[in-house]
Amino acid sequence: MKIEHIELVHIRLPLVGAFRTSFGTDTVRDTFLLRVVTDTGEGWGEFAGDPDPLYCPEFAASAELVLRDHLIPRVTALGEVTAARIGPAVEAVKGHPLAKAVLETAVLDAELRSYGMSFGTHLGAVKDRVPSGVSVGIMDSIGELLSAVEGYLAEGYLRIKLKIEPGWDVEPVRAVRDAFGDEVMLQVDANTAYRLSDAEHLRRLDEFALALIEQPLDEDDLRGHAELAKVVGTPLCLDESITSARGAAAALALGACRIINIKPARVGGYLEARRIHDVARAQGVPVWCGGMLETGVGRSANLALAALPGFVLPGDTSASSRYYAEDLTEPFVLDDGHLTVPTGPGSGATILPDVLRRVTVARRDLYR
Ligand code: OSB
Ligand code: MG
Repeated sequence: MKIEHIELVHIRLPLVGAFRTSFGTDTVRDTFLLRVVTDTGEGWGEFAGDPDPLYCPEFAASAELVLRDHLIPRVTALGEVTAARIGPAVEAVKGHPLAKAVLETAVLDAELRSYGMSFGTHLGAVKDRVPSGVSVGIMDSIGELLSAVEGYLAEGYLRIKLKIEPGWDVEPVRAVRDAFGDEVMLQVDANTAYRLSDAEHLRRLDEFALALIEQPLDEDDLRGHAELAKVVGTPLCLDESITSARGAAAALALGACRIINIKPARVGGYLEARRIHDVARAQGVPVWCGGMLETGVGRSANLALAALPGFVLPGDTSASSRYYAEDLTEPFVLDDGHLTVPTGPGSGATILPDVLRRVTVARRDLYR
């Protein structure tokens, strides 16, 4: 496969409501799609980051520069390109996993479409549908939170994840447990908002039988998570800290987590994401598929990953309507708490041209 053209499509989609985490508030998804045109057809990827480096060090403008000046030249220099060859070709460039992931994903999409093969078949999916969880942002009041959770449960979501931060943790969790009972699968995500000195405070969450506490401490603090795990009974899950299969193996060996949130973008793409799945599965460690407010373009590929056998917990693989009144693709709809794994070629996503035109802010050639 030869790459002929790579185009960045800057998009802005309004969110159905503000989404607040310990690191910031989003009201719009402002990102870009990467369109890779090859001699066999085209493929698409979605940049998972934001315009600001708050969840991770990368942001949309940094990724554009890194793609244009450092990643794409190395990949096009290969001549004959496959998705598997991208990782080794860009290894010399330090970091920038989100930028690497969007390029690898667009190439993988083009490659699989040329064979008529789906992401699920390629990655090793064993399920036709995957259970859906939902990530619920920090709210201004407990009342507001309870009505949001009530709505999601009524829609059929099988797991609720509450975003937490100091000052919004024990009380909202208690309120949700009191209102909806012990049967609801409930977990929390701190996005690095705590210190190891908060261990006794976090231990107060143990009484609520949470499935897990996600990323309480800094991303580089594996030792701190291992220490915290000795104090807190609830299983710790890592998100930001896990950036590679080797790092996942190290975190597990250190006792820093018992569960892993796998986000393909955070680890440089679907191929490394599958390797993390394999490391975890070899040790009987549960994994689940995280999200980054993806449009249908990114969501469809995530669903394929979430259908691998080691993904034994519901992911943040919500329906399109969780974030978008109008998605870029046919919407993903909840059916009995599940989403269907796409089976069409590549990611299976078909971009709706009218919607894309309406949400496009700019288009720039990164390679021609
Ligand atoms: O920490 O999992 C996270 C969204 C953006 C950045 C980081 C995170 C999240 C979410 C929402 O929790 C996941 C989703 O529904 O896509
Ligand atoms: Mg998280």
